[in-house]
Parts: sequence; C-alpha cells; structure tokens
Amino acid sequence: NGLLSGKNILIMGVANDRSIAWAIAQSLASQGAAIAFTYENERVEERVRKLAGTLPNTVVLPCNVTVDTEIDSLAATLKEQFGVLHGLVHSIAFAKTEELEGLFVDTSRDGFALAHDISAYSLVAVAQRMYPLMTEGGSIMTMTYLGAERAMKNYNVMGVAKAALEASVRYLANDLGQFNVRVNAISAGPIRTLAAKGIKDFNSILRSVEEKAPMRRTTEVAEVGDTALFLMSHLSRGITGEIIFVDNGYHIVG
Ligand code: 0WD
Repeated sequence: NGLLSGKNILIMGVANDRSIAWAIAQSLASQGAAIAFTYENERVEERVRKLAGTLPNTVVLPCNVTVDTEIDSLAATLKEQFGVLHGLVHSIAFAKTEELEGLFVDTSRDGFALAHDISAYSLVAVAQRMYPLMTEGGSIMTMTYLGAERAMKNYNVMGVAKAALEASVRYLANDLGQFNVRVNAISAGPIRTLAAKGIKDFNSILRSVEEKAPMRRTTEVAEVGDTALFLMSHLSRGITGEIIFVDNGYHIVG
C-alpha cells in the first residue's frame, strides 16, 4: 500500500536510465502506481521495455508526440487497458543542437517551430486527449527550466519554448480545474542526461550551481522524482498552475 496505490499514470519521455522520467517512474512505482510508458521510436523501444520490465505493473506503448494520430491511438489503448487515468508525466523536449549554441538572434524559422512543437505544444496535444480519461480527477505535470524566465547562455530557443510551456501549464490548469484535473511543472536544476548533452558548456553550468546554490550542490534526479510523487499524489491537491523549483535554491541567488 502506498500513496499511489490504485492509480494509473502515464509517463512520457524515458530515453534511458539517466532520463528524469525514469527517476520519476521509480518514485511513483515505489508508492504503488501502475505505469504506462511511451517511447518515441523503435530506436529506444528496447531500452524502454527493459527498464519498464524492472518495475511491477507496467505497460509500454509507442507515441511520437509530433504525430496526432499516435496520440489518438495512445489514448484509445489506455482507455482499453486502464479505463481510468489518474496522472500524466510529460518529460519531453527537443531542439536542434545548432540552435543550442551561439546567438538566439540566429534562430531559424523551422528550428523555432520544431522546438515549440515538441517541447511546448506536445503538452497541450497530450493533455487534450488524456483529461477525458481522468474521470476520477487527475494530475498532469511537465518539466521546465530556469531558462524560461531568464536569458541564459546557449539555452536560446529552448528557453523561449519553455516559457510557452509554462504559460501553457497556467492556461491548461485554468481550463481543467473544473474537471478536477491539476496541471503543474517542475523546474529542475541542471542534471546530466541525454538532453543535457546537447547544451554547450554544461559542465560550467553545473560548477556554477555547486558554487552558488544555497545547498551548494547540483540537483539529483531522485529529488525531482520525489517532487513528482508529491505532485501526482493527494498531498498536492491544493496546488495547480504552479512551477515548483527543484534546484537546491539556485534560482533565488543565481
Ligand atoms: O538538466 C536537465 N537535464 C533538465 C531537463 C533541467 C530542467 C528540465 N529538463 C527537462 C527537459 O527539457 C525535458 O523537458 O526535462 C525533460 C526531460 O529531459 P531529460 O530527462 O534531461 O532528457 P532525456 O533523457 O533525453 O529525455 C528527453 C526525451 C527524449 O530523449 P532524446 O534525448 O532521445 O531526444 O524526450 C523524448 C525523447 O525520449 N522525446 C520525444 N518523445 C516523443 N516524441 C520526442 C518526440 N517527438 N522528442 C523527444
């Protein structure tokens, strides 16, 4: 018996065992959640299946969030397999590596569109099809970064996409509250993952956190996982439309 026993939760964005989504999955599973994982394409399918197989009560389904019909099929399959959905964890972002260095002013039209499509619109596209399954109330969360509110070196178009994502969290929260569905984001400090590999000078960002953050340490994925557990649980029932920082306090001083 745990905080999430009897709850069915969809987790999107596991790429490998370093993914933030994977740490979230471990926290949620430890409290009894049944989890549906999605994978972007065949390239990562086996890896996601292997990881999911190490937890009890999991299913693994395809979904590339740039394709509406794949999200439609996902919703249909979840309705069949789970009936009711209680939570959605969106942990997906993408920008071309050439847009994550140099000057933001050089961002291309298609690079801007792609980053926004995958990193911001996908939350809306998925929420749109999943909230109808949340007939017992639900919790939706996504992952964001401080670059949404500050102009940070190299983060560029991803910062603008995260600003759109955070605004989407507020609009979705306002729409879905009447259905007893909450929508929030975790703003995590920098963590070494596959996605972080795309960001230039990531090491110096980590060093600056170690020097300046009130806790004098970088963010661990398990810290994000446990905050996600809180957001998915009844304990956070009064919180919606919020951006919660899990960054060892960096944003108050940085
Ligand atoms: O420092 C960090 N790592 C931080 C990450 C700090 C603050 C926030 N975040 C955010 C990221 O921006 C992202 O929204 O957390 C989220 C998860 O990122 P992650 O765990 O750091 O990175 P990763 O393990 O790479 O997972 C992101 C995954 C993709 O991985 P790759 O690297 O293969 O692009 O998002 C998925 C994919 O699995 N993804 C998609 N899924 C479905 N459809 C798509 C797509 N079109 N594109 C990317």
